[in-house]
Amino acid sequence: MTDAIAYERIGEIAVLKAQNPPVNALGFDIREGLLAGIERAEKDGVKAVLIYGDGRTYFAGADITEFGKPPRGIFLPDLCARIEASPLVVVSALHGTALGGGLEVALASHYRIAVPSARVGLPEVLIGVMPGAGGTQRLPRLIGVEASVDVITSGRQVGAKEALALGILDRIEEGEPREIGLAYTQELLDSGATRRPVSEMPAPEAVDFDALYDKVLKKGRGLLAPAVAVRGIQACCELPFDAGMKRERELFMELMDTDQRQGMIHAFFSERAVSKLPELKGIAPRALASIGVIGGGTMGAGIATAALLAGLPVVMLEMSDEAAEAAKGRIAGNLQGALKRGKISEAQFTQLTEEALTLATDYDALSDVDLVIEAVFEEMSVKKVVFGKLDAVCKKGAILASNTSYLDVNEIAACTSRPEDVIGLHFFSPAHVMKLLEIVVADKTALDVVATGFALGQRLKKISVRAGVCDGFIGNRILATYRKAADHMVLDGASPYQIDKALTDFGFAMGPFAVADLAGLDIGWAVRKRKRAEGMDPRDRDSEYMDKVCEAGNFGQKTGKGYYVYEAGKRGGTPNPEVTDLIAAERAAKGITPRAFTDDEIVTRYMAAMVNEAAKVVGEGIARRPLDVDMTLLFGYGFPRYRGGPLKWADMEGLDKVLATIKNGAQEDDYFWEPAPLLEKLVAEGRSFDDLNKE
Ligand code: 3H9
Repeated sequence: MTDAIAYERIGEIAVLKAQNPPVNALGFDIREGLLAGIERAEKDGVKAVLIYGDGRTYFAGADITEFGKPPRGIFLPDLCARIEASPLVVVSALHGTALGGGLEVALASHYRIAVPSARVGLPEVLIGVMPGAGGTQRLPRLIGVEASVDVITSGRQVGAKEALALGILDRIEEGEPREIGLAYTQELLDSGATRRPVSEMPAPEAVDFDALYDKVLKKGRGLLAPAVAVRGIQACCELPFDAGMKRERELFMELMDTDQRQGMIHAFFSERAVSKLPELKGIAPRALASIGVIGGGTMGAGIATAALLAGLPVVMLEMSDEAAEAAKGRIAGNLQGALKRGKISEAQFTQLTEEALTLATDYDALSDVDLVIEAVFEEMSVKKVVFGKLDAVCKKGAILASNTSYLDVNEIAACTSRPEDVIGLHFFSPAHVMKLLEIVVADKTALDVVATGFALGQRLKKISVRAGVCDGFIGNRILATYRKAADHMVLDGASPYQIDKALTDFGFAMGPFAVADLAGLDIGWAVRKRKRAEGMDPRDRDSEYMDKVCEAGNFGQKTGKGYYVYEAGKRGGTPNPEVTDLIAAERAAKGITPRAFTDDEIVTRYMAAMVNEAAKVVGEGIARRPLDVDMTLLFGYGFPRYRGGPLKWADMEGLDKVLATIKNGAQEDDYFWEPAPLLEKLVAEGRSFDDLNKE
């Protein structure tokens, strides 16, 4: 036996306690321990076996860190078969999260009891695979096709109450898993209950699985795993149990071989690693009991909403009573959404809007808050006035944060007497919905201020990424570059609509031009005007055609017209023919003969531009690790999760291939396509971005 499973005999029951913190993942030691435990129990003269987990949970799944490594010890599906085949009555007592392989062990047990707070699920599709230890063969036998398709293709966690109603659980009981498990097992033995293998239960009737497969594939927007899992459920209905298991294994292995599996698992571990910074180890964050928000526009109201929902009282500062009331209206509107979705009650809504939120028009109201986030107009002179006032009124030790999306946080910090307390907290709109938070660390920002930024991010349930100071930080700087690559392709002959389509086919939630319409074309217009006023490098290719659209008052979705024309009540837009004409006119004026682009070429160029800038961002230390860039793009810019992020994608694509695209582009335009030194170095050394993540 391994230490991972403790064996104990209590009367007629052998108790197997899993102890593999933090989540009792079913790694080699646990699998071998369970096997040995079952074998020992069978020789021990007991009548039943109870399996439960020590610590915070029953088994949370197969050990994902073993994926892709040479297999060791008994396979999980074989272990499940062995548990189910035991002549003893096998009971599992669940608490915490019985997920994936964990639920599969429970399904291989003959009876299942759980505490009320337990959650179960088969989330394998969320890491690019599917249940591979009988989940697709046993679950439908217990709960039918429709419910299995829902649980397996969504990967969602099912609460104990629902799991009981569905038939996944046999009983729910308050208490410790060990105690309720022992009592239930004894009760089963006393009542003469016998083994009850799910594999021997009849399979449900088959449905139209081809139609179901197509439906799930479409819903997955490029993610294969849920659709492939449907084929597993199909096998359950159409094949005998053993043949169904074989089919499940084949399908599981097919998915294990995909880039999507690698991308999803990279995302899983990176989203956990991204906010772990070695320099913050042992650094206590400052206390955070209340915050101030300056500016109650869409962004400020979103930040205030997120804070209120996380239980932080907010002082909202606006310029006038009317503006403050308007801000309150926006916050209440956001909270109405949470109310409708059942996230808060009517009483909480009233408490948040009437008690936790304070409106103010005087900076003195901020004198006692622990942290202030300004979300005022994006203009350095305005920010400097705000920070000067904050410096005068805020208490000692209060953190002064800017939500700027590209301005120099060092310059902002320098206009205060306490630059060590100044930090950038860059939220993404709508701030109560979007998961990304860029924590922008200026030269003098104190470490405990950085730690507080991450603590706030955690409290607001954000994915927090550390960024250094530069124009646009991590995300907007990279966006500016790949967006420019798209603009260049438009000038050279591709249409915005072909580009958007090629990129959504690649997996992006939206193409760059549809995104621009959503964000508001006035933003890009202001940036173009600013860059021109600052003096653009003559080698930089400017495009002016959208200026004319903006001059006519068309700013995208909010005005009904931009790259696309939007009709009220209809989702999405149709191409705006005026834009096509303006592009043609600009090409003619610039003497450009348009050429055709294939969708492949569009994706290749767009991705190469993204990867190149991302490599510069990492090389310059603006992002600490490649995974920081990946998480920024995934959580703030609609990058497809199943591709892991741009730098994970680049690793899988081959860095030499990406570099070749960049060098190829440089032959036409060496100003834009200047290779990132880090990318060249990695190619020369035969290393990957992921190697840097592991350093
Ligand atoms: C599967 O089962 C396939 C089978 O069908 C077939 C096989 C043949 N493995 O998330 P947390 C780590 S596929 C290894 O911060 P929480 C995690 O990285 C699997 N490690 O805690 C973190 O490490 P660190 C199906 C794992 O309370 C630490 O544990 N199962 C695994 O917020 C704490 O995790 C899943 O997909 C794992 N399976 O959430 C479940 N799980 O501290 C995946 C976690 O070093 N896991 N770790 O950063 C989860 O959804 C959440 O972790 C869970 C806990 C809800 C369990």
